[in-house]
Amino acid sequence: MQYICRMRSNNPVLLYACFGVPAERWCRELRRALPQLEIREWPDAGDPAEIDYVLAWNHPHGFLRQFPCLRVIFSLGAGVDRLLEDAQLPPDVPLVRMADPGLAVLMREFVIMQALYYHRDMPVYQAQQRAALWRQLPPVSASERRVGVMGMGQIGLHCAEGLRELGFDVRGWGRTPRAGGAGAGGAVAVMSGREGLAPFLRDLAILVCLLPLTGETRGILNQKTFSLLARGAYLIHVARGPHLVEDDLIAALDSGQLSGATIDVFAHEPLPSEHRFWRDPRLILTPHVSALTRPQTAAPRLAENIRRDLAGEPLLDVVDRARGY
Ligand code: NDP
Ligand code: OXD
Repeated sequence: MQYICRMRSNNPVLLYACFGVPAERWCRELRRALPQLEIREWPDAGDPAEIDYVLAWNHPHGFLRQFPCLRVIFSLGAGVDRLLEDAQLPPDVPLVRMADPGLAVLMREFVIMQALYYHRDMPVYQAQQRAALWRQLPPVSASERRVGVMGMGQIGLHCAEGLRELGFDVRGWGRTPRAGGAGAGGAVAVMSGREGLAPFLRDLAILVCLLPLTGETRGILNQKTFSLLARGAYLIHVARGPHLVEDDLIAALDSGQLSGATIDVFAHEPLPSEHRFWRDPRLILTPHVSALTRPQTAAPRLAENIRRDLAGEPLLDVVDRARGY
């Protein structure tokens, strides 16, 4: 069928299509940020040709094909792997990821919380408590703990800076080379690419994963990666489930190469109740909550992009589909 799309108008229409995420607060904050925006909530989309923008999350594959005049697809999340897995994603419509500054703040809190938990030997003290055992371990200063952040993007960099401020010996890993380090005054050394991976991992006491899920990063938390860390290291995995090879994690824990792991993201979410991870005392599990997008902090960024689109200005945070993030 042929559609005639409207000229860019002052009354743009956004369809809220975030499956499993209640719409009410999002719609309220978006209206507040951009009063002229008309918001429709799936399934009440009205005429599909009137939809200019979709805010999407957990959409069924092929869903976005039905809107012939779509101008921008907005992802509710920072990670766009699920959107990019959709072979029917309209190829010529810009895809914008969520660069909500609030996400980085929440993630920094979570990563610091878990890093301090491991740094201060809390897994050992928790086990001692269960055995009514009074035994003090010698304290180690943060500067003696090497912490590595995989993925030095908007969120990873913020976490690395927070860890550095606490005195940890922090290093980062990214895809493209960065001269002069990152963070305040280049305080965080950044290694890059496949050749930089082994030097980055070597002797880390805590490894934090904050990578996007792409063809290059799927399965990157594997036996080889774990083998390069300091013996007895900890993993904080807050990126995407398929980064992790689950059997390799269990083998590394069994051998003592890893002492424990915090896992917030899983290959299948919700994590099935019969999954072995639930009952493993070496693991701390959270239900994909290390950093949830909050409408209060995210709506202004989204509204700014719609304003830019209406004004014919370049969009922010556009995903490079070939790169995968
Ligand atoms: P960004 O796109 O800002 O940063 C991605 C970083 O990963 C960049 O530093 C990039 O390198 C690096 N990277 C990408 N591919 C590779 C590779 N092949 N090798 C090495 N480094 C690579 O993403 P964000 O910081 O906003 O988010 C990161 C991820 O965090 C999301 O994709 C998502 O998976 C996860 N996330 C999880 C949440 C949760 O609740 N659990 C919440 C929010 C995000 P370069 O700098 O060279 O481009
Ligand atoms: C995200 C997430 O990518 O919540 O933003 O996982």
